[in-house]
Amino acid sequence: MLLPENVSTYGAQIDRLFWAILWITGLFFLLVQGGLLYFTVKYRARPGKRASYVHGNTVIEIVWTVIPALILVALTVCSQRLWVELRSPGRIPPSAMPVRILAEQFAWNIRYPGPDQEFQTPDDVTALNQLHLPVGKPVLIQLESKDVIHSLFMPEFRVKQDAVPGLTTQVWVEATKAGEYEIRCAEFCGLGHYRMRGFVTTDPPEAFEKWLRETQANE
Ligand SMILES: [Cu+2]
Repeated sequence: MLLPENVSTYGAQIDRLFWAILWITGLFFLLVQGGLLYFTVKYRARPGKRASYVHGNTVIEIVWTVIPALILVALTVCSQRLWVELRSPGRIPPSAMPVRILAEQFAWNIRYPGPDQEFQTPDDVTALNQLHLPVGKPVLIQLESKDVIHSLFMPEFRVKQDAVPGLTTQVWVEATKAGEYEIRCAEFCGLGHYRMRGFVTTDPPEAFEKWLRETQANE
């Protein structure tokens, strides 16, 4: 509900953190704005009533500093744990199948290593704006950019990663469900940014292998 469907193995963990942060910040937003409104009305100017001057309350100030600080530390610890789990190079599943995505104005160049498992060899399989992923198998995306900064955004997979010229950024993902999804560029990268769109097809492994073979045969 509200968020796009989740079709990646770690999406639920990201969503849980997202909702926790949204609830906490949302609740405090309502409390603060509600309090502001309440006191604005309660202590409004009225004829014959003199304003009283207060010089603060140490106890209240300590409370409203310490509680948010503790919440922030807790959120930092939770976020950091999840970040390390998903993004540290040591946690990339060793069996992950590599795919290279080269972003350019305004397209996604997808490259599979082919049967020899080596990139930049004649048996590579290439596709424009068509990313295919096998369901239930981890895939390691090696993201690069040819020109300016782009951002690979696959909302249903809870993946968003900048593509920075001169850098190869690794992000892995494992699809849980077969279907058709989208890639959006999430970094304003020029006049054609709006049409920098790609498609993700997740297939059962046999169908994925078949697509790979057919795409290679057509090259
Ligand atoms: Cu772009």
